Amino acid sequence: MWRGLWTLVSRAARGPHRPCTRQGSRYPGPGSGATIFALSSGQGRCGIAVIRTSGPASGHALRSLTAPRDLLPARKACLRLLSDPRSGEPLDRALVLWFPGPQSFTGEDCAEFHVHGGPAVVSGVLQALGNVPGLRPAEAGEFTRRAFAHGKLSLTEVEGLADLIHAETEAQRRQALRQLDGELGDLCRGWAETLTKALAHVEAYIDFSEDDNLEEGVLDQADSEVRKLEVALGVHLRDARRGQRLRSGAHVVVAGPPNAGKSSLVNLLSRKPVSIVSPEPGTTRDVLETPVDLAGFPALLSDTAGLREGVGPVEQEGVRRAQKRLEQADLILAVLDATDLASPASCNFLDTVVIPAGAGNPSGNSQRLLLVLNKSDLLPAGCSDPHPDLPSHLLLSCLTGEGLDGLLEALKKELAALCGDPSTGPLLTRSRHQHHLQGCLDALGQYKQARDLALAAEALRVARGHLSRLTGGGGTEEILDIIFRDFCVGK
Ligand SMILES: Nc1nc2c(ncn2[C@@H]2O[C@H](COP(=O)(O)OP(=O)(O)OP(=O)(O)O)[C@@H](O)[C@H]2O)c(=O)[nH]1
Ligand SMILES: [Mg+2]
Repeated sequence: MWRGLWTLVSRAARGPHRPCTRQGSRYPGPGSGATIFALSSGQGRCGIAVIRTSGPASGHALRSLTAPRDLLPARKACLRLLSDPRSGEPLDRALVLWFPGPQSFTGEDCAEFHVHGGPAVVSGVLQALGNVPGLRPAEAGEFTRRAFAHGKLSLTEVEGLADLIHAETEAQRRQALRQLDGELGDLCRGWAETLTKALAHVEAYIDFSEDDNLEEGVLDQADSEVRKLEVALGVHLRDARRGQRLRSGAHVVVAGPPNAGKSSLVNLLSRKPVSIVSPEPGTTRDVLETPVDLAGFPALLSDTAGLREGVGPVEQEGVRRAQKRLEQADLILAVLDATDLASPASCNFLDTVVIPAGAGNPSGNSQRLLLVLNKSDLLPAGCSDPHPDLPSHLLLSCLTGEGLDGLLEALKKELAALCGDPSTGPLLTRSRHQHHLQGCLDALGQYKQARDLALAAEALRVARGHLSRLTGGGGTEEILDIIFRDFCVGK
């Protein structure tokens, strides 16, 4: 009977859908037979620029440009004179590396030219490479696309690489590195294996339930595996919103009555003049957004119009936009003028925004909010906290910078709670991940409800298909195009 079961295990593993593997996509991308070249370091004058090639003519290109024209030892940096193969004109003395496939980034033969970073040297070497037969300039993301096509990176690792290139904060970098290391892919492959076993058990029951020699409890085992998987998927799905915030930035909305110093605070936190500051109440009308690094976490900071009633139509529209933005906030930075708390606009803001959001109770289900009393420099000297009866708050002076360290510390705590710990926390960073995990979970729900074993087996296959697509197995061209669009030429 075990021989029969193992046949089923392998049959289930093959299945109609490809299992999660590191074999990459069946879609190698446009023109994969050609040899491509590009400047892989940043544009502009710099000390060293890296130009690389990938494809079957890489070795030929290397020999054509270098003197002496022999092929270099693999993966060893060698100093060579580069010259134009047509005119023989020297271009640079450069470090050159040869990575024969499949032990290279793309899995193909690759060469790297570490040249001096002057624009004339870079364009001279690029032009010389363009003149080598069989070589053409690379398209954006084409090197990575080839790495994916040759099974060097799974789709989630490709996404991790894109995120690492775009990482602007410490938290983003840590999270991207974990994904590039394949943590999410490994997790999915483990889950897919569990599903393969469960599927094998169900199919064994379908094929051999009539026979006496089928081990008892085969279906119970499958049910128990599915239940455990549901719990694990649920945990990660609940964390998905935090992962997306970690990748794209938490929405922090600065709000308050007019003239409280909201724009001053936005400029202070972003260290640039994003918004106009003026003593005239009602200066800011539109929502002004700026990405900032807040204590190592990525955030999208929004400045908004001062909230008040009885104003003209343009400011009214600004107030409407501010209120809409407040609804979408992950964290509200509520700003009040510490010397103007009794004004109708301040009282109204406290009653309608601060109190309902549950200031001082950020662990509750309510929206997160930090209350800041600005203009503390205008308070009478020696007055430590003039408003102890207000919900938990921080004193700040945008003018002198006093209280800023305390505010940054509080922001760090809030953002850590909103985004999770980048070293150990959420792994789902894109809605694509969430979509497939939810699809997998839904299919497991159908498995549990299926009265017919054939339908139950099909539900398991659908569930496994979602995990497979998450890591790039059976990926469609459109998804690949969207992901590779994030890359620059040369990566
Ligand atoms: N003394 C003092 N003045 C401040 C402080 N912060 C802001 N101001 C001043 O307060 C006035 C209003 O500042 P803004 O930052 O434009 O206030 P706002 O809340 O964005 O105002 P609106 O956009 O009109 O709603 C300006 O004259 C600022 O220079 C502060 O900490 N201390
Ligand atoms: Mg303003």
